[in-house]
Amino acid sequence: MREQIQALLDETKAALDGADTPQALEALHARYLGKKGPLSALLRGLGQLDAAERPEAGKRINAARAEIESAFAKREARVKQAARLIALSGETIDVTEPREDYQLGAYHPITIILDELVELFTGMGYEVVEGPEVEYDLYNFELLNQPKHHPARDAQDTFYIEDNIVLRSHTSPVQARAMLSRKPPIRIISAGRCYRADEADATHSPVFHQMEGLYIDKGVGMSDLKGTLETFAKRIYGSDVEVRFRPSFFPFTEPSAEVDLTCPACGGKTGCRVCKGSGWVEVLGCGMVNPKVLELCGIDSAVYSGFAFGMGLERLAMQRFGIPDLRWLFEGDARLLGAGRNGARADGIEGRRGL
Ligand code: 2NL
Repeated sequence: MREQIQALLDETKAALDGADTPQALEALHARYLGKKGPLSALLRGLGQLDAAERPEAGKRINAARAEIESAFAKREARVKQAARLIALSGETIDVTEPREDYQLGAYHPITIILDELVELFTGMGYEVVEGPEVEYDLYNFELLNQPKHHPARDAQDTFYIEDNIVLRSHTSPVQARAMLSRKPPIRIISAGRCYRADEADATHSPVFHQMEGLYIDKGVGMSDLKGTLETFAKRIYGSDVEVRFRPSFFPFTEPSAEVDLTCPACGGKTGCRVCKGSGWVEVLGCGMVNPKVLELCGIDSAVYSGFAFGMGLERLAMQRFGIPDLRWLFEGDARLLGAGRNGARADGIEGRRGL
């Protein structure tokens, strides 16, 4: 009897080790623990034993049944766990897998232009300076030779916060502050948001971006200004671009000039929408710093001279990327960002890319 039970235990455990699905387990359960199974047969056989041996043999059979049941329970837990893992692995999502139609990010056209300008001018020894967007009248106008009652101060052109506080209408006040706080040589650029009380249309916005440069030292002349701006033009627009200086007027420079470049879209040969058929586009204003401005900002105009220039970044971005309406730059339409990708142009005219 003892050997019989041991053999049954060994056989059942070996069979259980081979069962790896719930169905196989169920079949084994019926076979070994069912009414027609070997344990039931053993119990039925008790009657043929001597009465003295029966209790001991009964205990053995029940112990064997308990052992087999616990072996089933253990195996069942393992089989269930394995089935669960298989089911889960089929449902696994790899959250790190990139989507197929992934859209790459892109810099805003204004950022692209600004980064290029900062790179270029810092490479020429200019330092980037910053200043407040809410500015005193003193720095925005007075020190830049635009005294009280100057037409540019009109409330129709400038956002007034208080009588003597405005939203800066250009980046020049940053440079005025630098002239007051530094000693020449001064070689700085300032860039950022500016504000004017303009109705938004294809070429105007109440908020826009400027970049200005200022160079003050002994003996700075118009030739330095021309050389600097020609370098700027050829580095940004390509070495075959031509530069044209036209006389102009700004209250803070004397003499003053406006700078045109051969059209970055058509190369100036044919004339196109970007240059309105003329072959030239206007890119910036500049001049020799008005001696009055130098004096107002605490710099001796008998010893020092300087040049300054200023450009509107929206206009540069529109010319470069073929953006036909300035408002596109502020509307947050993601398609606009495509203009900056790969130097593509929004208007489909093949662009000329410098650098
Ligand atoms: C334009 C023209 C210009 C300046 C900006 C400047 C600044 C100081 C002194 C003298 Cl502190 N000048 N800035 C000079 C000439 C032109 O900007 O068309 N900007 C969009």
